[in-house]
Amino acid sequence: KNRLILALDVTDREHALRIANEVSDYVDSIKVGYPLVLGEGLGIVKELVEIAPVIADFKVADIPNTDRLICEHVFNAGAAGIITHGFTGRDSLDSCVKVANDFGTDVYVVTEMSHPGGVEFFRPVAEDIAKMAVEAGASGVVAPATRPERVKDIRKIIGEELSIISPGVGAQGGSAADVIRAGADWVIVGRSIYNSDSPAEVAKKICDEMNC
Ligand code: BMP
Repeated sequence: KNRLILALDVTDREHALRIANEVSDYVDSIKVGYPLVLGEGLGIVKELVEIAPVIADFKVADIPNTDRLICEHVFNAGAAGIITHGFTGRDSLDSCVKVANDFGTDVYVVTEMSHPGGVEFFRPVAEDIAKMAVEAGASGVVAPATRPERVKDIRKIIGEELSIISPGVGAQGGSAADVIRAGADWVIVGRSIYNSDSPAEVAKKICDEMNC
């Protein structure tokens, strides 16, 4: 386990495949979201799963039926996991978890976002969303590397069974070592790696920092 998830927010196929191949020794999975999939289509997921497991970051936030349809598309494309919002409520999350259980895949629920605005509306509900993620049988939660103290709070709520995947390292100012110490299982890193002249070196350095 390398504890590193690559956030592959580049927008074209060649660039995506080049970066993914360069850092494949250091990453446990690749997070793909709207920037790449809107550019290249869901077919890019099928290509990337040949390199590493893919987590589809579509921040799913809709009624249960629409969530179900989104999850089915994503898992049929080969993704090993999906990121959903939690504020749409338990029935919506249940719908995602049900599809994931059918496919044997993972659901990660956003608790509080890592950017400065992430405290405006998430702060009062983050703990409740974390509790709901546990009750719904999600695989894990997304919590901010920019606020390790919040990762600690959320770890207390979810216990050891759920994973914490944590974005905000590097470009957003968070430290990989600090957030792992606070209780995160994986860090999610995008720009620091894919904008670097030597992506593999940066990925290795982040891994070393986490002693993996
Ligand atoms: P970067 O390392 O370039 O800041 O990328 C972080 C990635 O994690 C981006 O894909 C972003 O959309 C995502 N993310 C985040 O930064 N904060 C959150 O709270 C939730 C996210 O999914």
